[in-house]
Amino acid sequence: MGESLFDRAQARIPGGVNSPVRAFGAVGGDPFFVARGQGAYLWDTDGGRYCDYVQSWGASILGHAHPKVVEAVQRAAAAGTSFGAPTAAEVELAEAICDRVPSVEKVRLVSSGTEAAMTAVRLARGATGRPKIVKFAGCYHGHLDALLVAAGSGVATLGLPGSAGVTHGTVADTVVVPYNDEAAIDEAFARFGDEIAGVVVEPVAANMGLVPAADGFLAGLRRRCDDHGALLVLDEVITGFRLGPAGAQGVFGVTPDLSVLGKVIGGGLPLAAVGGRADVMDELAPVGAVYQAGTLSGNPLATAAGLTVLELLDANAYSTLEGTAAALADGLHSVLADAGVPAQVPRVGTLVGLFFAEQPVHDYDDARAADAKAYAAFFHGLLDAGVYVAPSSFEAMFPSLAHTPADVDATVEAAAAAAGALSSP
Ligand code: KE4
Repeated sequence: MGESLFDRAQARIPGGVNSPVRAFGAVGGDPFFVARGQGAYLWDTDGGRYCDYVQSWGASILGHAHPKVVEAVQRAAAAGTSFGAPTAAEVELAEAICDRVPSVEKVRLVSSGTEAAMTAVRLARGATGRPKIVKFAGCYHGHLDALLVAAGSGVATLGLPGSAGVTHGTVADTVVVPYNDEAAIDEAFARFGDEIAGVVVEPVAANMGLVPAADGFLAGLRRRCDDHGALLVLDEVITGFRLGPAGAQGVFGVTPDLSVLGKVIGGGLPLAAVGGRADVMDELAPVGAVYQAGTLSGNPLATAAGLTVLELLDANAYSTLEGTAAALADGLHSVLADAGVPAQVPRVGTLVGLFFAEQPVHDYDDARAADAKAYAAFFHGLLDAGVYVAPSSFEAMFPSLAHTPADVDATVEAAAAAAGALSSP
């Protein structure tokens, strides 16, 4: 038997992957390599088929290789893949985003969620002239240094480097507080109030598993930011255009000063965005003094894909997707309960979560206390049955518009068997 793809990958790519979660480190085993995707399914290089609930971490909301997206990208490619000069498609996508998200008066397109979050942090600091950024333990905003930060001891602490290579200096102005903890956010503002440039938060946390914001939590952040002259930045890279046309802010009725967007708006191609109040966005170069740039920003292929996806996401699409997510969550909940397996299956609209825990999960400490071993066993039970969910318990499940009721039924059946294996000694 020749060298496996994974062997070859590991010889030339750190960990054999171009993004750590793909290496199956959290669940064990070797990752499969995708040969192709179509709709709800992936096929691996050995011909194995999987019903896919990762869906490029939520980017392919229509399912893989949607014919209209493929056609739009092919058409755009035939006209040239990148110019380093403005194109009409960038204007059309900017208009489409602003039309759907009322708080976004202006938007800057970039190539990744990290880049969008990095821009939002710099912009908040540049627009307010203040240094501090507040983030929440367990929320992920990409691998920008300022937000790769671990919580210190205590509840509202200056961050500690959350990765090798991140210096104390780059996180010295990052304040970390527990998610859903109003007392902690009060303490942060009491300690650092007029130094705080912005509060960055996932309005529905989906990088510590799926953890909804508690009732009133987001409105409380809005109020505190107003009281102290700080900007509220909602990281809607996952929730944007997923929970509805105006994302989580449309569902929860909270108006941020800036939004970080991504995934869905790129239709699976490298595109993300930072948008919000025109007066804040106009602090960005070339109008304002906050520098930001990108060779491939607003790339013609990505804008073609993103526009096609947004145009297909009508009211009917969201109600269909919500129905699929509800059937999946209800099915998983019932088979795990029937098997006597302690589990939580939170759902926020079209997003589904899964924790092996006795009690609901409210923050990162709860999420880390959940049974990761049980998750890993369940993951492999599903994978062996041809169902692919996130290879980490700190993610969410992303049903797509390509998942049919039959797909969900088959998934729930596979989950019943996997749950049974968990509960039998
Ligand atoms: P990217 O730089 O990976 O495009 O986006 C960073 C990012 C920002 N904000 C939120 C809320 C995010 O969820 C992400 C990235 N999401 C992860 C999945 N949870 C990407 C998967 C990966 O790292 O491979």
